[in-house]
Amino acid sequence: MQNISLTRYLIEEQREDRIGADLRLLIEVVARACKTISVAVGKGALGGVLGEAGSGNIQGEAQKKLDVIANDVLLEANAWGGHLAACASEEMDHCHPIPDVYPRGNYLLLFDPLDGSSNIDVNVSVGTIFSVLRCPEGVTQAADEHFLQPGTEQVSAGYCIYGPSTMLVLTIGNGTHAFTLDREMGSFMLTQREMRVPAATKEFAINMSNQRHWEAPMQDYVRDLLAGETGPRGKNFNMRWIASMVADVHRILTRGGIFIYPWDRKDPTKVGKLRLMYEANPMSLLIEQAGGASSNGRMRMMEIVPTQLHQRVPVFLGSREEVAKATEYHLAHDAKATSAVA
Ligand code: P6P
Repeated sequence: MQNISLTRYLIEEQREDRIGADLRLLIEVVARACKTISVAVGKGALGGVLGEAGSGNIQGEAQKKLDVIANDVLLEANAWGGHLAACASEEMDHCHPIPDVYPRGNYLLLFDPLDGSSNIDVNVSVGTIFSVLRCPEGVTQAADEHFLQPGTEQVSAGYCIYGPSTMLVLTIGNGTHAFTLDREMGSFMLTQREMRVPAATKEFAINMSNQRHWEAPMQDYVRDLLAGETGPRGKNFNMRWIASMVADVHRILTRGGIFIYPWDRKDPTKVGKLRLMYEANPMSLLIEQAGGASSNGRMRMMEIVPTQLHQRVPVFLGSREEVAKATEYHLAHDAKATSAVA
């Protein structure tokens, strides 16, 4: 593969009129911020950045020092460029309009600055997830409600995984592509064009410790996976669970699989653990652009109309035939329940 940097890839996409200068700048700025985060994460204990920050976020989660650092890096990097109207983050209660001292642009940026941060202290891969929406016409002071757009409205999405290598996986709506950070040059280099998720899989990713809390169709679906080749599915399945969404999704983009975080009864008030706007939707766009599928167990993820900035959602994403199968179990269960009532 030719030595194509992220900058060259974006310039070539702009030359083909697939993105404008502002979106190109936005992506370059986010990528540069991810390089800064990669350096901080890579220092580990030597950087004095491990452990708790001593604060909590709107999710009710204790923040890690690196959660706060990553959030601040992304806010600072995106403040002055003139390409954004506002940012929203897992780590902030409400959206953060670009300060009045800077020009504002037409995009809204959402991010989970450091997803999987519970893994940092045990040196497991973590990542930054981001999603880009257009700011609605005529809005000069963006507020939370302006972010409440379905995933189909995303103009770009991506993640940066801080693993053995640091990789940026990106879509601007023209396929999903992977860039590996050349640390000597400080550039993201295109290392995989057009990632493709195999349609079928024999590998599922789920936290099995929650099994007793799942609803019936989820119990039935996983029971049949575990029954293997002598069961209804007629094949044996393998399981992986890294408990870092970016790492699990990266594996699925690379070799297929299905990632599931279903609704469970542990906290019936929560419809899921993962957040729609800056986890499920960006990952769904990346997966769909790579030929995969993503649902909440009953409908296409990216068609969900959001009602809250931090709303949670059940997630089924990956190999499209497996996502369809899991969704089928849920819809069949609902149809039976409906006919029983009728
Ligand atoms: P559990 C990390 O905290 C995260 O938000 C995702 O990255 C990950 O897939 C999930 O939660 C892990 O959840 O309940 O298995 O720890």
